[in-house]
Amino acid sequence: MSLTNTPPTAELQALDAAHHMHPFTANGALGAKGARIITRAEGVRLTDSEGVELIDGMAGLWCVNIGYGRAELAEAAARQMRELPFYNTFFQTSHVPALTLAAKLAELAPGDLNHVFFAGSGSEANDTNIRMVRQYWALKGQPQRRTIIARRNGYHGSTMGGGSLGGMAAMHAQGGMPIPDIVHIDQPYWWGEGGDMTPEDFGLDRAHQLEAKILELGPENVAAFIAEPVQGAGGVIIPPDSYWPEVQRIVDEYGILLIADEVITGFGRLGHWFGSQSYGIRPDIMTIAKGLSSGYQPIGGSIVCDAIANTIAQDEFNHGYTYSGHPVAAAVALENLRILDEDAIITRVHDATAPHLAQAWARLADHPLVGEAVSRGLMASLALTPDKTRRAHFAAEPGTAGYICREYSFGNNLIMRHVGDRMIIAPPLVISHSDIDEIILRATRTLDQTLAHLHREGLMSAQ
Ligand code: PXG
Repeated sequence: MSLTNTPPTAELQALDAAHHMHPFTANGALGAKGARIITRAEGVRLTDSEGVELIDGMAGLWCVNIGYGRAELAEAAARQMRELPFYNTFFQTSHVPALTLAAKLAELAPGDLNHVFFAGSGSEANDTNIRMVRQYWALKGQPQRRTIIARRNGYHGSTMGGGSLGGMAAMHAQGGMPIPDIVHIDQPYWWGEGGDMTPEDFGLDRAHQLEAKILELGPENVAAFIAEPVQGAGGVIIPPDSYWPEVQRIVDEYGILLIADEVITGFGRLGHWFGSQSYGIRPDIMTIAKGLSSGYQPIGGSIVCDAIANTIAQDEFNHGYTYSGHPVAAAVALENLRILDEDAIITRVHDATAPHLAQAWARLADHPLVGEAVSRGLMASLALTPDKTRRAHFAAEPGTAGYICREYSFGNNLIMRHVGDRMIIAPPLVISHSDIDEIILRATRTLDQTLAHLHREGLMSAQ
């Protein structure tokens, strides 16, 4: 079947409903409603099949860091496809794009994170991490060190390994996750869970859960702790400043490996190349994907420190993917990194756009529906609340208000997501000040409409 001229939207939606199973979607309900068909994009703007233009406040799915429409990446892909569209890196062979990208990442990554194992996605990379840290400890003569500690409401992907590391209850409820030897502690979400504590005390308290869990399991049984520097899919949960230094102290004290999942926070999102640099932490492994290629090609990986890589190198590591280091994806990633660097995009986030967003976004906290409005780099979130004076949750099922707000946002041609009753944005890093202002304008209108709707429907009562 060829679809050269764009058929009417309804036709596309019918085909989509009949044959396309969407991820994280109740496909029956979507089929009845009809998916929005995105046809083109440029800069920070999307166009749908009806010709409507939207501001993409989510950079695709937290990934289009350099913005849409960079022809250099298309050219890099075409060049590489002509020269060497595929070769594997399994059987004592390598190729220029993969080895050059590995070297470039070693140069960019902090400390002695000098080695890269490639994957096709963030989920795959986290599966690699599970295998790698367990194999590391086995080679170190401590095969019982298998347990990985992760966090509730963390997100690390949707494979069996990634989904198990993640702490999403709705995911664990389906298909037999988590797999054995992965345990979860609570997240550092002060606004939602901090009670009467100050944010600083709460951050320490949540870090101490890690210590308590290590002691409960026995440090000799714990392989690693994995966490996102800032939780993304969990609702842009920015930890109190006290959290990460204490976590670093604890993993150091007990000799536990630290895996920073940088799939969202990597490649400039927080105003540094990596979120770990923004928080001054020293991971042993960083998970990467998304912004590595700005989403133009599917590619992920693990950046690994000398000690682990050198140990793993002592034996055959029985793990890998057909597309590990795929030459076209690697060539595109290299071109993406060149642009991030030469256009000084990350410096601009750090010095200009993130401070501008922080200031403008914080003002949304004055809105009667908003309990907190926080940002770090170009990640930002709002907590919707029926009563901001006591950080109250809605009596209605969690996510009801958030969903209504998301619908108004789409109606205002702004892609702003909801996670439960939190609203989140993470726009392309190339966004201008005036487009940030436009996001704030549309978000404010959206909040006004949502508030009116919630009042109308009697949904403003608190738990
Ligand atoms: N780690 C983190 C921190 C992520 O955010 C993954 C791993 C998995 O990457 P892949 O490439 O396998 O998807 C992610 C992905 C959402 C949403 O609803 C977030 C992600 C993926 C899908 C949906 O915010 N993050």
